Amino acid sequence: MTKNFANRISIIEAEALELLDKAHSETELEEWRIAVLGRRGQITTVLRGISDLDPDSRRTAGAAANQLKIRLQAAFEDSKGRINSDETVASTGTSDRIDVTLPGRKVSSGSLHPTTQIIREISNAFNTMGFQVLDGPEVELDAYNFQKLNIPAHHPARDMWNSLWIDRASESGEYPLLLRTHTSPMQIRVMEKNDPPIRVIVPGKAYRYEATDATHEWQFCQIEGLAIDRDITFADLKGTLEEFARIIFGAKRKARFRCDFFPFVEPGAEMSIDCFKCDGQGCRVCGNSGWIEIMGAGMVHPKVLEGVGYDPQLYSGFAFGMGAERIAMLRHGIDDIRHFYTNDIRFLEQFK
Ligand code: FA5
Repeated sequence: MTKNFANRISIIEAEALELLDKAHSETELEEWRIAVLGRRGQITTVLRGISDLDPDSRRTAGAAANQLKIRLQAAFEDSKGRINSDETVASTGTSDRIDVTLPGRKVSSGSLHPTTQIIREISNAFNTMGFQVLDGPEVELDAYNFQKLNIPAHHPARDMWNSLWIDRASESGEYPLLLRTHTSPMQIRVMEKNDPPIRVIVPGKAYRYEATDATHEWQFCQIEGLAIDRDITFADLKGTLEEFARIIFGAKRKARFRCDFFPFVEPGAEMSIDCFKCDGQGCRVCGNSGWIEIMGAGMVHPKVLEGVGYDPQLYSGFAFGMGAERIAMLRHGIDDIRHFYTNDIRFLEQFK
């Protein structure tokens, strides 16, 4: 390649790049492309001039001219990208760069499970009445789940709670273990460790070997309550639970107590509230009775008090146990308990 040709290439390149820098619109860029890379542009003129060179120089000159063409084409593409994005910014006000003045994207957050929410609400309601919140083991001994609650082995009342034993031998073994069928064993554990006065709430899981349907799950949450002191009467039980119902369901709801049987209380009762759906008129939700049962309750049985070393002549008390999901169902008008355990985000999002 001759020195002249090499100089020419350098000058063309420098001038072309300088001109390209000055192109600020698509039109100017197109004019540059035609003038430099077009069929009658500078590169074509240079390539044509190669045939005038002496045969020895032609090959290196051709290669140099082709390299120049490649470099200028690349510079052209770069400028095209720059101008396109500048024009987008101008017309839409957007670019790849971060616009710190834009409002942030909404962060989607999780929330507490409706069962946790209702447990906290109920615990707070009893807190205001002086009850302390505790928890206890879900794997329980037969002694606590049944025997110390006045339900000896082979007692027919065991049929009320279909148990999930930890292993096959455990039902008849020396230390029979089961998944607790209710939170009532915590009544015994609390009384064994503490002297009266006692006022506790124990929320937690319970398990039963039973088929699931709209109102029954094989695992669910219960909330146990226990109050022991001198001179506690059934009137205290009614007053406390009516206040709970007022806080959770509102002043409009009426409460009703009727006799029921649980071996660890005497007398035993079930508490119902008038149906939120029909205001006690009778409908499908309340089975046309106008009332919905919400918990079992009663005065702690003297045999249970004796079993933990309390003198039933000195101390008396009441206990109660309710299903947390059932209370949440009543509060929110949920028609199927199975929603609580299927982790359907559409269900859960309603309780944010
Ligand atoms: C008991 O479990 C007693 N331990 C309650 C008690 C405590 C009575 C203290 C007296 C003194 P019951 O089996 O009825 O009782 O259950 C209490 C509540 O748990 C029911 O009212 C219901 O709301 C809930 N429950 C019971 N079984 C299920 C189930 N399979 N699925 C969902 N909730 C249930």
